[in-house]
Amino acid sequence: MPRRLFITLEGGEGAGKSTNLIFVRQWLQREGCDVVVTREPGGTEIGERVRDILLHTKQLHITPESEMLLMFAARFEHINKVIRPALAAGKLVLCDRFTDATYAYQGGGRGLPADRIAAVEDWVQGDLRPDLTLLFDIPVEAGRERAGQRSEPDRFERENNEFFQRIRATYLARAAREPKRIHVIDASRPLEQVEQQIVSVLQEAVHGR
Ligand code: T5A
Repeated sequence: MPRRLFITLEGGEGAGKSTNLIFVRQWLQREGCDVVVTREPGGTEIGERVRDILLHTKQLHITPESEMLLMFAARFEHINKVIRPALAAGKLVLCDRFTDATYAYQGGGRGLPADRIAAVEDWVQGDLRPDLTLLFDIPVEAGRERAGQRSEPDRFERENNEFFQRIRATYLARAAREPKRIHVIDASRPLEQVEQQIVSVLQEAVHGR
């Protein structure tokens, strides 16, 4: 039987999280899971307002520390109002980005020490960690090219390639340290092949095979 699980999707810009989130949700629902789909930053009214500050404030300079704390402020709301209640009700939570993104973007990208992020993570989350993370990995240039075909770039998307190289390296290093939880999906492949990789990871997580 499907179990209640906390699943997160991660990756750099344009890696295909939003595209594959729909596929993942539909696959899980077909398997009988009661799925709650949410995202970070966001997922609550306050979280969505914080998202707006973080993504769409062009003129205002935000220090890396404030950026990290705003992510966690939104996350505190999200965990207590959405994620924990859903898990307690036996649902499966599927979240577009979570704390791995803070390590990758504010840690790798902005240069904040990982132990400082870990201290806030422990305080905000207690023992809550994702059960499973799909890391959509694609070379930076290819991801940015995909993402660039869409709307006006947000505050993060205006950063340079080196910033996104550090993010990718941080994500991959985390996956190497936690291979049981973080599964790297080669997102540079055609969509059908990406979906095949996702299914094989989900089969194992949901059915243990
Ligand atoms: N952030 C977030 C932090 O800095 N710290 C944190 O703690 C958190 C939680 C949030 C931003 O906030 C930052 C990270 C982010 O910069 P977001 O809403 O997650 O932003 O959005 P983005 O990361 O910007 O996500 P994108 O929408 O850019 O990327 P996706 O969702 O990975 O890409 P997607 O699915 O939109 O695909 C991009 C394009 O590629 C095509 C799609 O059709 C689409 O056009 N595509 C493919 N084409 C060919 N082959 C494939 N396999 C394809 N897959 C997708």
